[in-house]
Amino acid sequence: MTDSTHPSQPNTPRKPEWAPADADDAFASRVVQGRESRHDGLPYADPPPPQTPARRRRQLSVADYVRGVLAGDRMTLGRAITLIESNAAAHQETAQEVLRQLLPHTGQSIRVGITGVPGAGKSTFIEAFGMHLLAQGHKVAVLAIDPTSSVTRGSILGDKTRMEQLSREENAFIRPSPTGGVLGGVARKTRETMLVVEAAGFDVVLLETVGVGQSETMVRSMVDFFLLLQLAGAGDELQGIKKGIMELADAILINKADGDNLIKARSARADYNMALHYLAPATEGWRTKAYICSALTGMGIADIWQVIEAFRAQTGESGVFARRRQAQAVDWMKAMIEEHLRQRFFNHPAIKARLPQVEAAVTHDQLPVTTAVQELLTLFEETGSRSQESD
Ligand SMILES: Nc1nc2c(ncn2[C@@H]2O[C@H](COP(=O)(O)OP(=O)(O)O)[C@@H](O)[C@H]2O)c(=O)[nH]1
Ligand SMILES: [Mg+2]
Repeated sequence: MTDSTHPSQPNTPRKPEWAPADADDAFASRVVQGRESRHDGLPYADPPPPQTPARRRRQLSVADYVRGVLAGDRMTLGRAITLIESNAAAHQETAQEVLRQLLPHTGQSIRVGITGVPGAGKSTFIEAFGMHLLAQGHKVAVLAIDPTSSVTRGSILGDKTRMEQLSREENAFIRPSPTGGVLGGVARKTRETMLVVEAAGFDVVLLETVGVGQSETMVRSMVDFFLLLQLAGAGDELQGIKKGIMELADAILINKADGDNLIKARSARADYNMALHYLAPATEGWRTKAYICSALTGMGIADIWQVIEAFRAQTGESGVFARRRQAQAVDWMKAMIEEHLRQRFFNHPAIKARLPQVEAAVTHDQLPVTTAVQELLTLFEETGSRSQESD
């Protein structure tokens, strides 16, 4: 918005009147943009106005990242997560150093995984639950994990609008799932993001996952408490599929217990509690139970937080809480080693060259699988497993 203090010609609004007539565009636009962003001495609006790419992309040092995250600065937090999500080797190196320095400040949150079939009400629940937690003085980070594909990025953006209230809150932070790459990559990025938001002072991390595929086991391996959102009367087939997931849950929450659905929800709760008697507990010493809630009316929302707090107190006292986290860290390390070895193996030029023939031989019963594996591993080791190629 040009104004009377900077009169300009209609077609070149960015050129100040005192600019030389032959000044090129670069000169004119540079000068005027700087003036426009501070015109009349007004303070910057919040959020700050767009800056030139050169300024916005100013590189942050490791110290900048660490200081900004620890101060809870949202912009730096967002950039730190972007750094973690980058696959560029140089970024990963910086990210690892940032993480190393943040590590002593992590781990103070309760990590809650939330799963349930699409439509179960996860996003609506997180909105209501998150607002409840904020009212209690907590700082809430919501991370999504969706290793299925980049297609769902759209749906998570949709989720963000469903969490409209929460996303506007100063003490809430919502981050969609990292996209692309292998399962292990998504897991690494999400775990590391979790650490960074903890360092930024978020004391409740809600990790939402789409209720399909391997994502639930993955989330279970990252969280302290695993919450399964269910629907009453969703059909027996569905419940059968979900049995494996039930065994991972620390609580089963039957959502949409409102209106005509309330009666059904109550009886579903009884059914689940019955079924849970026959399942091994997901967490040593903790009895998984079924509860009802309505993300729409807020009924049962406060109660589920009490359940989670009781869980933390009990498992904290018994040592199960700390032991699980330690085991998770070690499992994570081993999983990453496997992932790296796997990538290095399959990206190795000699393996890439030989694999198709070996595959063909195995396909046509010309080579036993064990022999094929031995041959490839020998080739991998002999041609130098620590060769130059990237992973
Ligand atoms: N009646 C009722 N509807 C709900 C409740 N929670 C969610 N819904 C609705 O169910 C639909 C799916 O919710 P959503 O949060 O997007 O589910 P998600 O796919 O699991 O994230 C939306 O239309 C919500 O408005 C609830 O507690 N009661
Ligand atoms: Mg959702």
